[in-house]
Amino acid sequence: MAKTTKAAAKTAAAKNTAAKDPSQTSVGGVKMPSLTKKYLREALENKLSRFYGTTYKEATKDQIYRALLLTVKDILSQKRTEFKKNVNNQEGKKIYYLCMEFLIGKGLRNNLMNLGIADKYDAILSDMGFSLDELYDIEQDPGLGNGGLGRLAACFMDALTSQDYSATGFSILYEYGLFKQKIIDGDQIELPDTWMPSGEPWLVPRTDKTCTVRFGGQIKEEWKNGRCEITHTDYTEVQAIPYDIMISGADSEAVNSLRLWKAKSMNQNFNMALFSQGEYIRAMEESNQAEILSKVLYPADNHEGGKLLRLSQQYFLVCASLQSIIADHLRTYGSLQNFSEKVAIHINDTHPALVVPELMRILIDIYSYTWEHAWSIVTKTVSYTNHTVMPEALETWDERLFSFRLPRLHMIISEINRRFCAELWNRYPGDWGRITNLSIISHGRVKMANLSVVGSHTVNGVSKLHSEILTDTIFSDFYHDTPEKFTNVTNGIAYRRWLCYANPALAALLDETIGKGYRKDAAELEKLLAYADDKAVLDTLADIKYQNKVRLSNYLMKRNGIKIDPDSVFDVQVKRMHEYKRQLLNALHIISLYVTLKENPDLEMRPKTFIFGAKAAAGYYHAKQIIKLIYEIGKDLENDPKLSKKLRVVFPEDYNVSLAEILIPAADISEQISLAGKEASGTGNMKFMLNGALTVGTLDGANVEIAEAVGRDNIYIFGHTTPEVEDLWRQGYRAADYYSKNPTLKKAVDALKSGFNGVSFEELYHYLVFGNGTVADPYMCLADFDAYQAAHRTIAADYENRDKWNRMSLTNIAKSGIFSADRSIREYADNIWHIQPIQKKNNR
Ligand code: 26W
Repeated sequence: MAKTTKAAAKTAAAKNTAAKDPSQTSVGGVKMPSLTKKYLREALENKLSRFYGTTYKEATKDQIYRALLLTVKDILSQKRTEFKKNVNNQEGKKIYYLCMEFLIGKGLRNNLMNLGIADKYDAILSDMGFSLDELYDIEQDPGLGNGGLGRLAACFMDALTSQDYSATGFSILYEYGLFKQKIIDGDQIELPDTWMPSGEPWLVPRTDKTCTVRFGGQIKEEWKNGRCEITHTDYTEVQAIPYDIMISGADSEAVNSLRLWKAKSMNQNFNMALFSQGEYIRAMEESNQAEILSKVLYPADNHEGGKLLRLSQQYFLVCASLQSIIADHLRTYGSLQNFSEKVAIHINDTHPALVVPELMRILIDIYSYTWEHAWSIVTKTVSYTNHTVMPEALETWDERLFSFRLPRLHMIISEINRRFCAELWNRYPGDWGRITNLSIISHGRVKMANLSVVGSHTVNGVSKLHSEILTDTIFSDFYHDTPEKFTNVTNGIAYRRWLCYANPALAALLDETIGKGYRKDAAELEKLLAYADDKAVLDTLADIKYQNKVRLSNYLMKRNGIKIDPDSVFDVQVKRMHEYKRQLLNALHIISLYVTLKENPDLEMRPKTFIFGAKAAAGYYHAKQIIKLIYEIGKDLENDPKLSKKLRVVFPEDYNVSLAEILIPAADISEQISLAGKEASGTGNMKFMLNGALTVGTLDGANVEIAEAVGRDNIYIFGHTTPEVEDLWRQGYRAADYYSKNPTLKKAVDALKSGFNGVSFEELYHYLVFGNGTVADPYMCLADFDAYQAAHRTIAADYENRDKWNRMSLTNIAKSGIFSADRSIREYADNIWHIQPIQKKNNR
């Protein structure tokens, strides 16, 4: 069996084989032209002729790419039309998912695979003298998100669609996504991300659904016929133009859409009145001010900057999306009476929390609902997920700034707050501390997390531990009053993208061993456990990992000019650069290996390559210092030919979804080493596990559940637990004690002072041991160093026992099924949104 398995794995690796070809079954029963090779080829040739006036013989690669995108878009749009008919007929409840970020990654391969036509186009293109792989390379990675939050939203759209739910995602069409990162001499340079030219073909402009959003101005309240009428004057109006991206599902009838709003000045580029007065520049400025709303994604996560533009972006998203949701509802039902029965609105983190007051405004000011009735609709419709407990990430707005920009919403939030505080006062007379903590506005600030909790029927965290921390700490007073509001939904990932598409060789092995059922039901991955002692399967698994390491090495050479050795152990930490994620702890461990090798250059050691990928928020000085440190350690090692045979550190710049898709399948070791209690969940940890990497991690976020799933024998858990961290903090964290008592640690930390590649990191040394003016490193790298180093010693020893290692790897793959986003979405659907999948046509 080994031979056939290996052969299958390799062919699949080379060809990106799709498992199933739903086109054979007329794409899930939908009335579609049969997607035969002949049809697909003609469709492509038609696009070439119609849009580029050319044939495949003369066409450029770029023209072929664009023609192919247009063809796929046509297929999706036909499917979508059929799906929408089905949705309308069934009149089920719909979910609308609002998020400031959607990190969708490239679309072409995902769509071709989901539609089951990748193989056919592979063949068609090679007949034409092109290859699908080279077309995949043309597409830019749309960076419409910072990290975990945005990638989760994208995975959720995939899972919703693959399971036939009717769902719409809403976000902003940022002209510039997350910055492109250059690293020059260790310094991160941010460059604008112009993703549009190659991504634009996916967008379907819906100018017919353009709406307007108002900012600023004055509000007048007048009592007329027993009701209060609101007049809004002197406002600035901005157009919101929707652009839809169609979201395909794997082997499903559904095609959903992600609606992205683009801001446009009302005055067709400039204010004609000003222009005709000769005020050309001012006219232009005015239009720029409007359009700046969708210009750029804020490049920070976990740090709230309190910027007026960000608040405006949030309102822009919320106001336009609600208009779209309400129009959709009215088209079907003609009234808002059954709104909360048919509509679920989810706010992904607090960023779209203005949904709460904006929906109140619409219901009261436009549709004349009473306050009580409107409030009952809102709180039956809205739910909220929290993604972070880091205090600096919890958004609050200066109240004056808020009321200046959004005067009517300020009035409404004040009234929500007044009523809420009155209730609290009845329940807790005189308990000002509690009331202040729970209130939505206090000390001149509007607290978005409190607004989200008060306005939602359900609030969830993103891993068991995180949900517990939420109810124990930041939301404990809310939990005390309304415990039934709080729940947990552990995150999940679009495992087909991260396994079947990103690691075709592993998928081929799975197809051959456990059958293809896992492609629709991730729980079936567990069947792989039956092969835990099958030497042939274990060896094939190791061989696949090796092939993926070769693939990564070639890719990094081409992409970044970095040469790495696939025969070394690949130890990977890729995620946003943050102090709490502790890339610095990883660096300290590397430094201690470095020091050991310097002292004993002939030490026998299996070569290791430490791979980092991370962007730091532009203004985050400390994070940038850590990037520089890692970079300079890497350079220092490169300068020493003997050392670099055993130890390498590389930092490929501009980590993004596409790099992750090649990097993760190639990893031997997955670093998930945040300080316990800080990482809400993590989703990278799930992707690595699914691809057979072994985790070295703290008991933080979803690592806890990964450890539960695989058992402690199949993961390297180390370090202080959340309660231990709290104790340590209470006692007063004394970094200098760890430093002076552990000679290995001391040497590693001291090495920061002498520096690497001629650059000293004295500041980081002070930060770790003494604190730069404040308490030393609040993320306690030194407290976990010893245990971390010990974990790495065990890893190194285990790696030498190849069968054991491969068995552990197999167990991780087999147990990763619960981390499928399909499971997360079913939990949201059943317990929070109360929505049902759309029944397939052929099932009714
Ligand atoms: C105010 C700016 C800002 C922007 C983004 C603050 C906070 C955010 C995000 C909520 C940060 C984020 O991406 N959090 C990550 O969410 C993932 C998905 O749930 C989790 O897996 C990560 O643990 C969490 O850090």
